[in-house]
Amino acid sequence: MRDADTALIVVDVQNDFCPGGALAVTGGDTIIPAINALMADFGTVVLTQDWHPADHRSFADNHPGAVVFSVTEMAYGPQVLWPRHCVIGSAGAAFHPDLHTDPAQLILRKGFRAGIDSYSTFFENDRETSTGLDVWLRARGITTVVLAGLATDYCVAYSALDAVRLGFRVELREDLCRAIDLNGSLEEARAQMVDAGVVMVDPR
Ligand code: VGL
Ligand code: ZN
Repeated sequence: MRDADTALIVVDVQNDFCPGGALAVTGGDTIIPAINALMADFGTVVLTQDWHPADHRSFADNHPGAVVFSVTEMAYGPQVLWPRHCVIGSAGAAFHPDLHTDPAQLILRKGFRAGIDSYSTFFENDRETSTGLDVWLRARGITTVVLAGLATDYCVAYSALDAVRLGFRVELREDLCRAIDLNGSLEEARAQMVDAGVVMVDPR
C-alpha cells in the first residue's frame, strides 16, 4: 500500500484510444489488467476522460480541407488536428470495458470546451484554465501523484509536467503507458519529463 499522501491518476483509458478506436494507441488495451491491480495500492484513485463536444476545434473535420495530424495555430499556440475522438456520450468516449472504475473517488472529464483542447488533467491547453484537480488533490493531502494511461506523449506527459509545475512529486509508470508517437513526440515528451524531474518508473 502506498502512503495516504500519494494518488494514482489513470489517464484516458477510453475505447477511442484502444485498438479499434478512432485514435487508437498501439497496445493501449494491454496495460489495463496491471492498472486495475495497481489501484488496490492507493487510497486515492482518479480516472480521467477526454470528453469533447462534436464541434471541438481539435477535430480535423471541423477545419474544412485540413489534413488529420497536421498542426494549426490556435489562440493559445500550436494544436494538432486529430481524428474525431471521445465525443461526449459516444461509445468511443466510454472507458474501456475492462477498466475497473469502482475504485476511483473522482472521474475527471476534460476538453469539453469547443474552442480549447485539454491534454493535461490539471490545465487546458492555454495552461491557465484549471480543471480543479489541483485543489481537489491538495484538499485530500496529496503531495505525490503516480501517472499511468494514454497517451504517454500527450495527455500523460502534459499532466506530468503540470503536476511538477504545481509542486507535486511525480512518478510515471512507463510500463503502464502507451504512446501515439507522432513525429518523434514520445522522445521529446520523455526528455521534457526527465528534465522537469518526473521520476520514470518501469519495473519490467
Ligand atoms: C489525447 C490526443 C487528443 C490523449 C487526447 O489522451 O493523449 N491525445 N486527445
Ligand atoms: Zn482529445
